[in-house]
Amino acid sequence: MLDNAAIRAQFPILAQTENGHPLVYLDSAATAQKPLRVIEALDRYYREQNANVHRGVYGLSERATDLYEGARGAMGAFLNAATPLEIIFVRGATEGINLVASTLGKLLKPGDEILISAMEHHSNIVPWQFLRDERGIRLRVIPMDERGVLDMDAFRKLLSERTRLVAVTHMSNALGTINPVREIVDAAKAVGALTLIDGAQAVPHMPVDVQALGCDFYVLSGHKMYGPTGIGVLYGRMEVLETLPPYQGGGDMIRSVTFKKTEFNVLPYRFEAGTPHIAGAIGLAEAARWMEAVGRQAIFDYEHELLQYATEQLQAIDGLRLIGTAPEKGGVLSFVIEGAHPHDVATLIDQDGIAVRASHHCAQPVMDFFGVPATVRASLGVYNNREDIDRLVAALNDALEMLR
Ligand code: 7TS
Repeated sequence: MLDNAAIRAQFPILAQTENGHPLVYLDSAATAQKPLRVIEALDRYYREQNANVHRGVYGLSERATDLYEGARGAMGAFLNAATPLEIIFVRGATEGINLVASTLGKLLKPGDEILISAMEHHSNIVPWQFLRDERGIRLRVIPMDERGVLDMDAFRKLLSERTRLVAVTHMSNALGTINPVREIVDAAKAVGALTLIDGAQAVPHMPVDVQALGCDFYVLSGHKMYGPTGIGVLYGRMEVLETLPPYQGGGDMIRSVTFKKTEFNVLPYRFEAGTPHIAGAIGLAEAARWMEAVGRQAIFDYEHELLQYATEQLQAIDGLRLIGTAPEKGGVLSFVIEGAHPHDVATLIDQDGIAVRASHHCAQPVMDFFGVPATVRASLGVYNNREDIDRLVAALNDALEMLR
């Protein structure tokens, strides 16, 4: 079993107070806090290892290059990619999806269809809408039920030989639903469609093996998996990446340039124009190693138990309605309370040192489906514990007394 106290001790920020109370951080779905190991890796890089990569002939630059490429190797192993060359460093899940949309998009024709789901984050909706408007493709949406579970029968009916891509989230940020991505990938493959899995929320909470999933693309954000901001990964299956046109133009993505003609670099450099976020990649790899050391299955099991506890405690609050009650769920508790606006609730409990998010969580179609403008969302990280949940519940009860 996972040692929560030992884990907490590795997160300096958790020792802070907020409005005179020890901080209870319940917004890990927005961004996770960082363990000392990650902070120190960043510090060490800038103090001792900084140089540009892929160009220096001097030792320092060679070492920086080794660290950066080592980070690619670490992320390849973390996701079980067939080769590190399938790991493209990007700014985050958002850029990963946009990279696929703008490159794959050039290969699509009017009438081609892309399937997304009813529970996508805006970053897995808007890039495809651009394609719809620019290229005349059709965007279709897999529906869900009142629990926030995807309708797999409806999904199968939406699939056809026109389907070019199925792009769905592994875990919903607004509902917590964990989708049956393996099943989705298998069905998509059967009609010859490509698959993109948005793993921004899943990767921090569970083991992920892209080869076992069989997906063509998988995206993640470093900052949600205890790593730095501004760095993420687009995994792409080599065979598919090779068919894509370049993304951004610039240094590092080329082999040779004349004013007449440019030859592009090999993978994955072809998709990494310009000086990359070297420190970010190194910090991200450290976060991956840290998660491995804790144990990804252990993280899932621990958070699952905590989610069950939190669900029971929250449901005991008078007038509270949980939004997202799928049987397969990760550590997200989205809720509304009768007679209390989500923003007022979040603002009041901040006075007690509790950090939660109140918003539409960049998933407005989800809010529309459930008929609410916003929810309060408490989201779990591996550093949270029952005491955090008890403090949340006590603060909510105090807030409700003031609001009602
Ligand atoms: N996909 C999902 C499922 C997400 O939850 C998010 C961010 C993104 C993509 C985009 O990630 P980014 O790192 O590129 O911004 N979700 C949230 C959230 O729930 N609260 O703040 C950001």
